[in-house]
Amino acid sequence: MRKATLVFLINKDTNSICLGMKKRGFGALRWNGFGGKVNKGEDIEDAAIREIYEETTDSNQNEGVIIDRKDLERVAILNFTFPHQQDWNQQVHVFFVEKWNGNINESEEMKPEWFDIDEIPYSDMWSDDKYWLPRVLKGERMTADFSFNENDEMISNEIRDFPLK
Ligand code: 6OG
Repeated sequence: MRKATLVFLINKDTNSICLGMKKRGFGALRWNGFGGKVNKGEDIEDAAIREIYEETTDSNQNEGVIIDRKDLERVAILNFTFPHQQDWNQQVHVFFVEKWNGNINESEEMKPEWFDIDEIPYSDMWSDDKYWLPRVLKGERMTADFSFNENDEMISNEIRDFPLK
């Protein structure tokens, strides 16, 4: 399955999480973490670092979020399948990051905003998120499978064990 990344910036001091409103493309008009497809020959961590940098660098080239590899904490692997549109299938590697440099700028792709962890806007996110994100935020680590119908509604979900493979 095609691999993709998803990074959530977390501020433990303020109990908050940074989400981006996706302005275009796959998953547009939903809040999500930052990320995208892993390129051919690129490793997953490098892709995670590149994607969040691109998505938080603005059109005036003000530098976005810069993450050191050691600060990426892998928290979940999510397999998403779309039986009606199989080219959308993807395995998403999710990371939490508590330390970074640079700025969380609004970019052409994402409009960032901080949310209290107890007030995450699940109704304006992918419908899988409410199943796994609260658990992962509480410290659980998991592999999970979700599938969706043509209206992007979740039709099945299975949460499996850590360790991640
Ligand atoms: P581009 O195709 O725009 O990257 N992604 C999902 N995130 C959540 N929370 N739920 C889903 O359920 C998702 N499917 C994909 C992975 C797409 C971005 O969206 C994430 C990538 O970060 C179906 O390059």
